[in-house]
Amino acid sequence: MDNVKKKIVVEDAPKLGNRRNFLGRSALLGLAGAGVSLGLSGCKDESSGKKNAAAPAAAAKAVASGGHEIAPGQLDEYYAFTSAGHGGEMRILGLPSGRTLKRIPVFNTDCMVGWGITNESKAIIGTKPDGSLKYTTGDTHHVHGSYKDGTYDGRWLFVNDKIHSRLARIRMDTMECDKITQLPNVMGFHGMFPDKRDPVDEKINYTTRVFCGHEFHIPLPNDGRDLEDPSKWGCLFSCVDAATMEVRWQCRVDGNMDLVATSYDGKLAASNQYNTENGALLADMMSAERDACVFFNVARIEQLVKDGKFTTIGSSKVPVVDGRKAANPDPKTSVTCYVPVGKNPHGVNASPDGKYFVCSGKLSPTCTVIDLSLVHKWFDGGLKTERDAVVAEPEVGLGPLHTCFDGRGNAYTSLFLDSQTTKWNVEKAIAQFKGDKTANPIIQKMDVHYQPGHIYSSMGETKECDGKYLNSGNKFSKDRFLPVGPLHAETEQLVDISGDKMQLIADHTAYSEPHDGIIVRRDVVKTRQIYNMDDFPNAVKPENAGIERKGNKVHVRLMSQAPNYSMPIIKVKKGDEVTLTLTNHDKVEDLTHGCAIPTYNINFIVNPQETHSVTFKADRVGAYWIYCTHFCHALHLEMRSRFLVEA
Ligand code: K7E
Ligand code: CUA
Ligand code: CA
Repeated sequence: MDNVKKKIVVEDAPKLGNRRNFLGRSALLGLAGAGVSLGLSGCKDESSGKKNAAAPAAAAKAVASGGHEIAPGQLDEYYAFTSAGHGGEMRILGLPSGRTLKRIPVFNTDCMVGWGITNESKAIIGTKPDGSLKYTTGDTHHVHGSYKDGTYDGRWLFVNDKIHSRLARIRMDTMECDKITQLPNVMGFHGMFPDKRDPVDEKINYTTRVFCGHEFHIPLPNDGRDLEDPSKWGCLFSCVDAATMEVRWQCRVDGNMDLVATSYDGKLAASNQYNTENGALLADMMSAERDACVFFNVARIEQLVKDGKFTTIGSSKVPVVDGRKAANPDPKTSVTCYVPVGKNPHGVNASPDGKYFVCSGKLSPTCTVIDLSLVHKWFDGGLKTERDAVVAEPEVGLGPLHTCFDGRGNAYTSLFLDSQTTKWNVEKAIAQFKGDKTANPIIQKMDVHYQPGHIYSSMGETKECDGKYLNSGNKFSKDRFLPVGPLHAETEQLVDISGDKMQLIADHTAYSEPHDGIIVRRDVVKTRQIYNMDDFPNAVKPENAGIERKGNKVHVRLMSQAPNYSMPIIKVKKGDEVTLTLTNHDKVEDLTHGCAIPTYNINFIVNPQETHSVTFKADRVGAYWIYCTHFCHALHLEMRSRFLVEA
């Protein structure tokens, strides 16, 4: 916190008469409903029209002379792992260059790699009894990594699917999805965060659980009951085992849940709640002056599960503990603590010093700082009210959504309505809240383009938070890029936060929809560059290669080695159920082969030493060229086999 003793930079802070000051705090509360539509139509209104026109010049001025460009042949300092919204995938960018390094299909299907086409990927995504995919859509919002000793261990990434309430795990050695779990009795699985150490066993100082919020309350179970009575509907906080990916337990709450954060001591998880009202209509969801951030005492919940003090819902076997207020009258035994925060908050983020959770206000122009030691005190029966755990509530600007940190005591909050990032100092905010009238926590406000949602900093969700870069994921990009039709590229804006002032250093395009991500130091990530053939139990080797027929089931075991498939001709009969398994015997790094079968809708790749299989019905007679889709060799075009289907 020492650096903030220097003179606070306020040049960019809002001045009187500024458009951003026009809607004051009280005006905003009254306009809360209008606020959202005001923001969404902001590009049309006069003031932001002016801003857009002025933006290119302002941005050009803001671009620093350098340090962030990555010359050809040079490597980035950081990886950014980002969600992709309703694209359903996960993305890997290099930072600061903004280069797209990989797109990882997760809840979507992808014919480049064959995700959703191969038997192996279908088994991970989940199939219906007829073998077709259960879901082909996804909506990823939040990506977080697994932890050890308070920082990333490079083992796993987790990402949520809001539509179908699924949690996916990505292996960081291959950067591929290896497990997907659906949460029972949850709709709108939004926030998600891994724990950072075990809440009970001190020796376990790494991620063992992943916590999941539940945004849309539903009948429990959702089997046709209570359709007309939303007051009976509910939301469940879920705990998923990080290793097995099974749901360990759920906890029913009052109100809904949005985002999730976990404490560095492993004992607390929390979720911000914008619908404590349990409202079904917008007006109802905004009727309370304050909403809440609900804290979960993980050890107490797990003790209740152990003691058999739980119920189950519908056909789900997952133990459900009651975390509603009525069931938890005494703080000393309560599993939940509902801390009142600003109206309809969005986002809850843990400060890297382990002391605070910050809820961003959304409809309140404030951030609420909650002291975790006071939450513990409340659970011990030593705090009068839940609200007493709040130690600061600075006014940061209009539409605060998410907050990140620099490891030097400063917080950065995205302002959706103001299209800005506010840099503010946490200890100064606490001093101001205590009554110090000279304390001004606001350090700087910087325009971003436009209407930012998530904001995240380099290593910012770890104890190794290094305060170098910050990314602002913006929902609108009008005028920032060449036009490409009605659907715009959105922007990820990279900001240098290493100095006293934030500096915008790059605009990167984002294909809809930019949400949350993490920025990870490159030395954390250790990938394997080729697979191990023995990891695939169905690998095809010279001794089992060939065609095997059992009735009308035909197993084609094929190998690839540039520029050949092991069989020039594959003959089957019309009506056969064909399983084609392909193992890539090339050992050269980056030597990937493809396998496409025209009209049969088959297209997938096998990386070096990797095996994949597909199963399909040979229902059309004729000759079909199986060909390699992935450029592998000078004779790549010649890499073909004849697939003959006899009548
Ligand atoms: Cu703010 Cu789904 Cu994290 Cu997006 S949520 S912005
Ligand atoms: Cu094998 Cu292209
Ligand atoms: Ca509310």
